Amino acid sequence: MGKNKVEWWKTAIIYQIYPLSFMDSNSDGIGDLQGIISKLSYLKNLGIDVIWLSPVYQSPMDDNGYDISDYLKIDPIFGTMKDMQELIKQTHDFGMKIIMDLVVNHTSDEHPWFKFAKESKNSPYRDFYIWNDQPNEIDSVFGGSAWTYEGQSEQYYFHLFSHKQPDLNWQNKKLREEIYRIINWWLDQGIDGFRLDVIDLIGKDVKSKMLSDGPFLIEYLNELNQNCFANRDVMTVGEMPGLSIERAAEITAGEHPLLNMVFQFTHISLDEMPNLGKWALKKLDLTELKQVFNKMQHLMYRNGWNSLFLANHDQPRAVSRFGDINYRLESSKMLYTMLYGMQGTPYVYQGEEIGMTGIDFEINQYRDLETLNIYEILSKKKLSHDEIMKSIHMKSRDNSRTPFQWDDQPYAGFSKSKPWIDVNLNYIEINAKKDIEDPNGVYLYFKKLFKLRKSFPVFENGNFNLIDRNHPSLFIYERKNEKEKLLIVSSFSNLVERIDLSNYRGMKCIISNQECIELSKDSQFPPFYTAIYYKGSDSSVND
Ligand code: TEU
Ligand code: CA
Repeated sequence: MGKNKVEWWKTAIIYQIYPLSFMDSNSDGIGDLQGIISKLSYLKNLGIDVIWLSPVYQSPMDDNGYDISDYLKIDPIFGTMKDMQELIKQTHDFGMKIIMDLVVNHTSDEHPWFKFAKESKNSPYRDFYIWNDQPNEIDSVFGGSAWTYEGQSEQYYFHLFSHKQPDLNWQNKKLREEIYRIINWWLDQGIDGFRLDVIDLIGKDVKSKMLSDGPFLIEYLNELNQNCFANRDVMTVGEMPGLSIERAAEITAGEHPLLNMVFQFTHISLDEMPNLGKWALKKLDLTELKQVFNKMQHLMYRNGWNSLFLANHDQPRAVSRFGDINYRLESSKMLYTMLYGMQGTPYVYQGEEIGMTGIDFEINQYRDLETLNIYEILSKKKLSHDEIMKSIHMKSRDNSRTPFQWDDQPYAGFSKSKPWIDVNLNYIEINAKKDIEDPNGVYLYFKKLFKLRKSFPVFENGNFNLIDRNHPSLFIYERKNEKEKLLIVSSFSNLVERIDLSNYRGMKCIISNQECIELSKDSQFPPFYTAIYYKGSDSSVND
C-alpha cells in the first residue's frame, strides 16, 4: 500500500456503540448485535461513516466486556458469530465501516491462558501474566492494590483494573505472537480496524513502576503495527489515558504512524483536582480548556492527527458535565460545534446526538464496578453518603451507560423487558423519535454539521488560531487555509456576552443553534450561543 493509501479515517465521522445499552432485539433487557443491525439506517441517516463497537467477545462481564475470556467468540448475550458476520456485511452494504474494541492489556481471569497460568509456577502460560512474591505500592485504577494473592501457585498477580482482569505480560514474545494471531483473525473477517483499549500500558515495567508510556511502548507498538496493520487498509485509534499531548502527536505523526489516532485525556481531566483523581470535583475553568485544545490543535497540525471526543462509555454525558441542562438543546449543540469545528476525526458517543443527559441514581441502581468500589472505599474514609453521591452523580461511568432512549414507550423503546440498568426517567421528554422530529433537535443539527464538515476542506486542513484566549466564557477560534476561513463561536455562559468581532465583519453564518448574530464591533451572544461563520472562494456561500 504505502504512499497511495487513502486516509479515509481523517474525514470520517465515527459513532461509538456500547452494545449492552444500544438496542435489545430479543427482550432479555440486554442490547445485542441484532439490535444494532436494526438501527444501521438510523446511523447512516445521521451521516455516520464508521461504527466503533465496544467489546462483544465472550466475557464474564465483570467490567462489561472489557474482561475477555475468549477473543474468538461472541458472548451469547450479544448473539452469535453469524450475527457478527451479518453486522459486518450489513454495515458495509450501508457504505459504512466497522471497527472493534481490542482489549489486550489484560484478559479475564476466566481466560484459559490465566487458568493454565495459575496452575503452577512452571506452567507454560505462567509468563503470559505478571507475578510476584510480594506486591509493590501500585494501586488499581478501580481502587485498592493492583496485586491479588493467588493461593494455588502462591504468588501475587498484577492487575491494573479489577482483580478479574489480570494484566498480560507483553515482555513475553510468545504472548505477543498469540495476540497478533487473534488480531489478524479478526481483520480477516473483514472489519476495518480497532480501537485499542489502554494501549499506552503495554510497554510498562512494573518493577520500576513505569506504567503508561513505559520503556517498551514504542517497540511493541511498532511490532504490533508491522505484524497486523501496516499492510492492510484499516484504521487504529489507541486509547491512551496516561499519555501526554506531545507523545500523542509523535505517535500519530509521519507517513507510517504507529497509530492513526489517539484518545488523549488532558481535556477531560480538567474538572478534577490535580493528582486527586476523578472523584475530587473541580469546576471547569474554560480558559484551561481553551489552552489544552489550543495545544492539541497546534501540535497535531501537519504532524499527527487528533481524535475529537468529549464523551464515551467511561465519561459522563457532555451536556450534564460541561453544558447546562437548563439549556439542554442549546448547550448540547454548542459543545459539539466547539469540538467538531476543530481539526481531527469526530467521535459521537451513542445518545449525545439526541442530547441525552446524565443520571442521579440511588447507590443501589448503579452497576459499574468502579462506582460500587469507590462508594465502599470513600465510606470507609468516613465521607458522608451525600458527599460521595455528589461525586458519583457527576462522574460515575453509568452516566453514559443507561439504555439508549429511542422513544416514549416503556423502557424507552430499548427493550420490552426490564433492562440490566435502569432507564433515565427523562426518556418521555428526551428520546430519538421526538428529537429527530424536532426541527430544532440535536440530531438534525449534528447531521447538518457533518455535511458542512464534508463540504468545506478547511475543516480538514485549516490551521487553528485561538481568539481572546483569556475570555472566561467565550470560546472563539479561527480555522484557515489558503482559500477559506472559518470563525467558530461558542458561549459557555448563561448570560448575554458581548465582544468586539469587527475584524470578522461580513463573514457568513452557516450554522447556529439560535438565530445567527452578526459579527460586529459589539456582537451580543445569547446564552450558550454557538455558530460557524464562513468566508471563502465558493460564491454560493459568500453572496
Ligand atoms: O478505560 C481505561 C481507563 O483507564 C479509563 O477510561 C477508566 O475506565 C476510567 O478513567 C475510570 O474512571 C478502558 C475502558 O474504556 C474501560 O471501560 C475499562 O474499564 C478499562 O479500560 C479496562 O479495560
Ligand atoms: Ca438482548
